[in-house]
Amino acid sequence: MVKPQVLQIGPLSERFNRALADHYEVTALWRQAEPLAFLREQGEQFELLVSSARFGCSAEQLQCLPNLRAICSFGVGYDPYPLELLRDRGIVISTTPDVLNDCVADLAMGLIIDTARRMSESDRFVRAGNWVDGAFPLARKVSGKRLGIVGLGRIGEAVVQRASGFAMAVRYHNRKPLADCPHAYEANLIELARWADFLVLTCPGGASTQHLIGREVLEALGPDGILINVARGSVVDEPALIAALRSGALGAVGLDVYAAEPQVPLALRELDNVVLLPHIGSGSEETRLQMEELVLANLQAFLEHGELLTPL
Ligand code: NAP
Ligand code: 8YV
Repeated sequence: MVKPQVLQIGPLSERFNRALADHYEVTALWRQAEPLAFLREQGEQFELLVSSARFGCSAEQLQCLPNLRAICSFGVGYDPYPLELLRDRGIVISTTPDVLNDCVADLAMGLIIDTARRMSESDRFVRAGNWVDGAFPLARKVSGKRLGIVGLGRIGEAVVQRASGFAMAVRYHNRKPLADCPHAYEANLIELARWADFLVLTCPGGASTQHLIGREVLEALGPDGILINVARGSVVDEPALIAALRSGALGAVGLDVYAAEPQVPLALRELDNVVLLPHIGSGSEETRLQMEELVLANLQAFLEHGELLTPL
């Protein structure tokens, strides 16, 4: 039987690459010496594309794919896709929602506890042999504090569920209030930051949220406030964040995402009140497997029924 053709933009796990190749004739774009030149010459043969929240697909690449019908993306973020162009061309796109909520929310809670209780910093303190010279300074309590969520969607809701075990009060900011939501809506982001002890970002990246968190929000969060970003680096004005941490205007920050990954500014790496993770929100064996299976299930559903299982 002839296998359907799939264009894959960037590498995923070896396990996924093998599973994909079992069912499809895969063209690995990243292995081409001149990817764009290859697409210009041969792009018209592809109707199906696999990519990820990391690699996306550029408008330039799409121009070389005149017969593209569907994109199955690994991950839930859609910031590296030109959505308007996809809509105009009638190209459908699926992501991998929900299966990663637990892991990303677990990590956000981990960052809250780490930054507030200074766990990574105290680990460095013990490893450096400093304990023999005196006790580690006191940190801040986690339970019973005020949690502000920016982007109360699937992941934000999972963070809130976990926070209830820590007896936290919750308020949130979305572009508009949610119907039937038990938590207080705050239309003004600066007011939310002023109220919150922990401000957790779980909104999408992209142009609409670019630098949503700038100097004013950081100063409103204040010297005892903690920012947690598991959304996208683009949501935070990184130079303003560094300035606020250096001046003491902001208490601490826990980051899983950055403006120019995998580059992390030296200024952040040098500060002690900063916990830095390498974009591992969904990075557990169990969750990554479920994400891979969902990409494959979307491809299959589109081929068999012309519809994606989890369209954007
Ligand atoms: P979701 O269910 O769509 O939730 C996103 C929420 O953000 C929605 O409630 C939306 O509400 C809100 N929102 C959108 N634009 C906003 C704005 N300008 N200001 C404030 N709120 C806004 O998405 P999700 O599945 O929870 O994922 C959220 C994001 O997490 C993803 O897009 C991705 O970037 C990030 N993520 C990161 C990792 C990681 O490894 N760190 C893993 C997975 C996902 P309204 O539309 O009502 O405003
Ligand atoms: C991905 C993510 O692992 O889902 C997302 O949006 O950021 C992560 O879960 C990563 O981007 C892989 O593409």
